[in-house]
Amino acid sequence: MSEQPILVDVREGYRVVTLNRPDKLNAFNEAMHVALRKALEEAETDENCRALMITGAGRAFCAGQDLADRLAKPGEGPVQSTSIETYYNPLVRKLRALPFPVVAAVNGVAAGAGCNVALACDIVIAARAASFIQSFARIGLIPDSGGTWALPRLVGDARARALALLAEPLPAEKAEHWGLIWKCVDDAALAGEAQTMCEGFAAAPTQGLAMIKRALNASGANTLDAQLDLERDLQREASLTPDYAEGVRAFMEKRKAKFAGRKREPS
Ligand code: T3D
Repeated sequence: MSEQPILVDVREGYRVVTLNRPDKLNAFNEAMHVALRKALEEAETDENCRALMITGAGRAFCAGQDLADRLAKPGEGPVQSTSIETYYNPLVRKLRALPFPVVAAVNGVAAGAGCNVALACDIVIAARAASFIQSFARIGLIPDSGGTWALPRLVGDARARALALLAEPLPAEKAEHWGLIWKCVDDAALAGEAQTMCEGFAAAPTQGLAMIKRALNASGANTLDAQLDLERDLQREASLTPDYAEGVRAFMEKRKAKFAGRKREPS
């Protein structure tokens, strides 16, 4: 039986999803897309899941689209792919919309769509050995999976243009320095750092964190006025959660708060 393209490890309060095609540097083929979609949907449905870590098996995080599936035979015309609409765009939308934080633990090279899928996660921690490559320009494509949206917002227009047009690897340390990612850590520390972060999220006020995601997701397209209105509405919603009451009580009583998680009170 062939290896599973996606491995899922269900832990106390969070899940670890591993892209598992190490011989191909975890490049995306159809089977991996389908399995990843299933893994994300299952995590979303499981009310005990309050955070997700995504990482890669072997020496890479993900090398983007498996180009072996795009090889035109001699004499044939261009390969027309519908994978953006079918797989990559829904994947990025799902990562952004999941009602809990998603942590990318980038263990090695993240190239093409692999890079932009990592950047679509809420927090990116990378091993020092990792690098980020907008490889698209090398093969005549454009940065997809939200790359042209995320890059200028994260690192500014000048750096975004150079990353996209030159397609040079950006080492993890520089990626942190530029604000492309949250943090670069020693290779041996990556798994532990990402795990500690997910354990923290698994004990956090998850409904509030989901509302933070909603607010930040909306801010790119909103005016200040619209964003202020959204903050008002979300803050009202957040303040009605049992977690807010518990958070305030715990603060006043100088003890650690015990948050309810994703389970809603029966109405
Ligand atoms: O059509 C559509 O669906 C449109 C959507 C496109 C989305 C995209 O992601 S387009 C961009 C696709 N990705 C790339 O262009 C990156 C290609 N890979 C690389 O440039 C390099 O492999 C890396 C810079 C990522 C790593 O380089 P290195 O020297 O560390 O490793 P390597 O020797 O190049 O790769 C190791 C093996 O993985 C090798 O196979 P082999 O020779 O050992 O049998 C290589 O062919 C394979 N591999 C790496 N990336 C891919 C891949 N095989 C298929 N597709 C890949 N993307």
